Amino acid sequence: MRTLCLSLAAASALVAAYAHAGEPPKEPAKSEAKPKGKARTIEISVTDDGYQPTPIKVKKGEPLRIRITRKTDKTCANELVIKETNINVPLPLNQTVEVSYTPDKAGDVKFGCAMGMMVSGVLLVE
Ligand SMILES: [Cu+2]
Repeated sequence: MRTLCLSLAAASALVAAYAHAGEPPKEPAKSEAKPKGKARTIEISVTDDGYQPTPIKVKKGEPLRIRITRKTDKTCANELVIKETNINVPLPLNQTVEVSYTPDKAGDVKFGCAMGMMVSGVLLVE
């Protein structure tokens, strides 16, 4: 019994050590964003007309690399919020921001500004 407990402890220590070693050094936070498979790149602009294009058809389980650029100051859409995720990133003017997102269920996923998505777009997940 004692040996069993010991080996269990050793095993979990090993797992912990391995998990820790598996963490990338503080080097590129970007490489982590690069998905191993091919992510589909979606370009979105924020213009006077809101998020463009919209709606966007995507597939459930398909990794997306959303590249979004705010091109106008005449909008309240100064960030990208994706409903039902914790994605909420600021959109500096004329700067492309990359967001990785994989829709995990079919349906409409609304994205928009932080104020209740008054300005918004839709991902049609199928
Ligand atoms: Cu708004």
